[in-house]
Amino acid sequence: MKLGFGLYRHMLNEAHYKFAKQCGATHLVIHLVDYFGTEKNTKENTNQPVGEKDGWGKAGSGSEIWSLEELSRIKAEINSHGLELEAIENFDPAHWHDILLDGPKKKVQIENLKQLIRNVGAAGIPVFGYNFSLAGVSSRIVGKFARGGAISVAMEAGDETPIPNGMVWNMVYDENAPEGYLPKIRHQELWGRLKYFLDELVPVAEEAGVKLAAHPDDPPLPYVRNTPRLVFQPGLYQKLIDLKDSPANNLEFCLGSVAEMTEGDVYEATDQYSQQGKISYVHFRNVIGKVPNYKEVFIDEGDIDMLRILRILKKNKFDGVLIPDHTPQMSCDAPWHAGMAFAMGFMKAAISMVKSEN
Ligand SMILES: [Mn+2]
Repeated sequence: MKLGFGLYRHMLNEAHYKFAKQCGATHLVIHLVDYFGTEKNTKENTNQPVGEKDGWGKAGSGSEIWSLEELSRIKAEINSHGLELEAIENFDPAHWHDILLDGPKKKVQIENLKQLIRNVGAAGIPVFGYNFSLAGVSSRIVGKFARGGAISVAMEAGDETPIPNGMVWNMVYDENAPEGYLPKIRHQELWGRLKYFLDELVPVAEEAGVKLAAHPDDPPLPYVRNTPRLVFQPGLYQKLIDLKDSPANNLEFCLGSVAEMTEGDVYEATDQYSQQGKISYVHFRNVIGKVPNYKEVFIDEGDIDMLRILRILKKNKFDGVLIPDHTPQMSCDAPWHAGMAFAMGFMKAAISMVKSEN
């Protein structure tokens, strides 16, 4: 088990690499999607993006995938700070909107994703995390939901607003799309789209030495914004794994999202998927409650016994990275940094304690 840290695109700089290292991280998971146009807007409070009318901003360029040159440069920079680059998290909606939506550019886009995964492999980055979802992260509210009135996110009801044409995964990929909304489809249709994606991409990932790692739905509800979701119960992760038998078909195991699910339990799910060696990396965070009523809280405050999770992972010889994902913000001059440092300190102590147990 390795302690990692997650950074968004606008945080890929010396100050944040140093911060991660100082928190005890050995590995990084990075986002390259420019949510909210944050490359120009470096406010730290964008670390917990909340969907608004225009979503999380404009998707990137459809024709330009992340190049080997760019990926290698970022990796070298990270390595020069004494850190390993474990994973990239999320595709840019501009690169795969028609794969998600079964649109006319699907075939061009799947070829682009294949090249992207080859680039990722050639750069020596072992994991690519993704979330096969039309609505993406949704239905969040922000408030004083964590201990001591710390600002955090929660959910009270599923967002029912339909998704406008030209938008997917909370981002606008076509500003000139015709008026109207995404048509309602059934779960079976969406599973079919996922199967196409896995059938095409997994063999390429395998060859490139990259593991594709699926995040569950956040929030895990059967429908959000009039669109079906795929992994909204723990057992549906197995369905995703069984859809394509390959060591490259893996999971980005989000403890928060799994704990928010109404069926099963987070310990059994952790055991089931780590036993199969299917977990590439873990979003190590805690929550109180389940959909449609939960709140994200401090790592030691929620429903999940985090030490019990670590013991299960140890029993099953999990050798991957754990990152804090998101965390409540603390009342001080650096709310995001303080929240993250608190989570990292807890994780570092907990991991070394569990490792030392017989
Ligand atoms: Mn997560």
